Amino acid sequence: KKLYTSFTERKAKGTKSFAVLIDPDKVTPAGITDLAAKCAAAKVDYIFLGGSLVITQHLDECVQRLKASCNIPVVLFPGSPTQVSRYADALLYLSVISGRNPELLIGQHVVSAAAVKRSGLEVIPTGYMVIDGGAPTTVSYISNTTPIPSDKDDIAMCTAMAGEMLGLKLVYMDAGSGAREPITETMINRVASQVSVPIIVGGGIRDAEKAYLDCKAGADVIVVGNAIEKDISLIKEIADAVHSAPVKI
Ligand code: 1GP
Repeated sequence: KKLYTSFTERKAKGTKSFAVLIDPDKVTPAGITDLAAKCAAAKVDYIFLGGSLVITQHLDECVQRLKASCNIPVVLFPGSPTQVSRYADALLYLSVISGRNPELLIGQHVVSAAAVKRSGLEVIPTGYMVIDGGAPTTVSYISNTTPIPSDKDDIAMCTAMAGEMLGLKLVYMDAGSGAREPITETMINRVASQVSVPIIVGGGIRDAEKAYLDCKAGADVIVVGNAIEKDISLIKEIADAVHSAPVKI
């Protein structure tokens, strides 16, 4: 069974999901095992692995270690086409639809297409939208794109609508890792009102309350990286908040 079905089935039921983002450069082998155990205990739904920069040579080892330590699906969230490991469960095949950099819309996909196909990974076409997080983030710098202004809800909505009509299967709204300001609930709500594919929201979420409010606004998957690196007890707090979020009627 494809992992993508778990996103759509959970959305259909109104069940919200929590994904922990692991930056392969920031974890040690022992740290990965410990983190996987904590994620499993907190009932984390997905582990996202990746970052704008991946300096480590040990991506495969990182995935294998995660797979050996827990049953949580490992989803690659690559900052570049080199971040592919065939040991993962799926790959978010990102097109940066918020920007106008052709390399990130299609160019890098062409260059890496044969390698990605050869990996045998489940590929999930994802419309990636960078939203202004109040200060330049690594993703806005590295992607060489202008993020969507944080108060332009209609631009975000139309971008996501266009992405869905082009056939993309997920929308990922990201204020960027470590964003000063996370995405507003009004923007999430506006996007959710017009888009039926699952919506992933991340960037600068630091507490359970914001995660809960984002779910209420229409996010289907909440991603947290930075805050958890600083305070590991947040894994359980945020997981519980996300899983307690009400089903949207
Ligand atoms: C970044 O959405 C993710 O791409 C998570 O961001 O590290 O700020 O939680 P944080």
